[in-house]
Amino acid sequence: MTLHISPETLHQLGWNDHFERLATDQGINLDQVARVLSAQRNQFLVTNGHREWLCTPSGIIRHHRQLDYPVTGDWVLMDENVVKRVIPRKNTLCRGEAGSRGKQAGTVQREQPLAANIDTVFIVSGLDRDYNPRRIERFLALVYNCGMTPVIILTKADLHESPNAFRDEVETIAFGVPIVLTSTKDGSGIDELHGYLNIGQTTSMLGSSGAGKSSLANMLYGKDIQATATVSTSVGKGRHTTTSRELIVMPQGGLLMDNPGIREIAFSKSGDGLEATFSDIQTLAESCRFANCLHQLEPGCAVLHAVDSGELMQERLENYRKMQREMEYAQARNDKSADRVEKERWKGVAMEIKRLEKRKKY
Ligand SMILES: Nc1nc2c(ncn2[C@@H]2O[C@H](COP(=O)(O)OP(=O)(O)O)[C@@H](O)[C@H]2O)c(=O)[nH]1
Ligand SMILES: [Mg+2]
Ligand SMILES: [Zn+2]
Repeated sequence: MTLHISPETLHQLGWNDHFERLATDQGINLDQVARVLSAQRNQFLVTNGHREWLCTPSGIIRHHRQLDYPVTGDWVLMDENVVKRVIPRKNTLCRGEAGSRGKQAGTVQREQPLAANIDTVFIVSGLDRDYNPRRIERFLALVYNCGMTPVIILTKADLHESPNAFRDEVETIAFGVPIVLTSTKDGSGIDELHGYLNIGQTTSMLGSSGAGKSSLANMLYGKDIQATATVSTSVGKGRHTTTSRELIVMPQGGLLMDNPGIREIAFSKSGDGLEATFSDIQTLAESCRFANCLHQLEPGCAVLHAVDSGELMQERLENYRKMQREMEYAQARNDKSADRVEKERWKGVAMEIKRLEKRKKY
């Protein structure tokens, strides 16, 4: 007897109207749909709401580099234990591979997808040595660039007598972003997070190793399901223990993705991440004398003026500039390799024409 999968069952795994329409348009049979819970190189754990099973990628996915390779959070089309293809993603959490080149000579690996189809991203930052407003700005830019909604979580609030000072500071660099102070020692702030885990919602956590992500996942789940590290008090950092991205179906009904700590965040493209993260600088820039002001040495620069008057932090402006340069570089690299693909295509066409012309002569 074949088991039929209903949209309701998939809805509990994050399937929504967007995918329902896609399925109708593409004639997708829901009985073949599953969601990737964790992804290793050649093996994936998937679920369809009735069962979880291990599977492998099809040869086509493995050999055609232009096809999406499954990542955690992907919706996939299954044929028994084989992933046939990845259903087009709603969004992708991806970072650039800083300056690295693909294994095949000449192919530039522009971006590395980490996870897909995410609604909310918890930017998790510990209130110990992990705390770094510039890094929070960087995570924000990344999350906005990927078209997701950020929530900032400041963990280990129990380490301070007045942790609210940190919230106040973060508020000045992350306008309108919800900020939640939590502690897994006394459970504070946890209730505020349950709301993000409503049925059908997918939330991913980003943060350094040792920030407290897995501890948070355990607390929210109500049970120790993720391994956590013991902090070495001298360093104030946890050891790296979460090794694979894992999507957890939470008792609240939503899905929560734990991640290994991310050491380096490189941008894979420019997007609206900077505008969204640095809306204060954008607003100031509107008052610069020159419309194309670079806020460096120009007279009448409202941004530099704001730094002088103490309204805008120098470090914040520098961080903005740094990320702007990085994104421009990544974008140029993208455009360059797109340009090369195009050139190669034309080279092929030109050679074909030459060949035909030669034939005509004889
Ligand atoms: N004091 C305190 N320590 C915490 C809290 N949350 C996590 N930790 C500790 O921080 C270390 C790293 O936590 P873990 O959840 O493994 O971090 P992850 O690498 O982000 O998954 C562990 O030793 C935890 O016990 C907290 O709210 N308060
Ligand atoms: Mg962890
Ligand atoms: Zn300016």
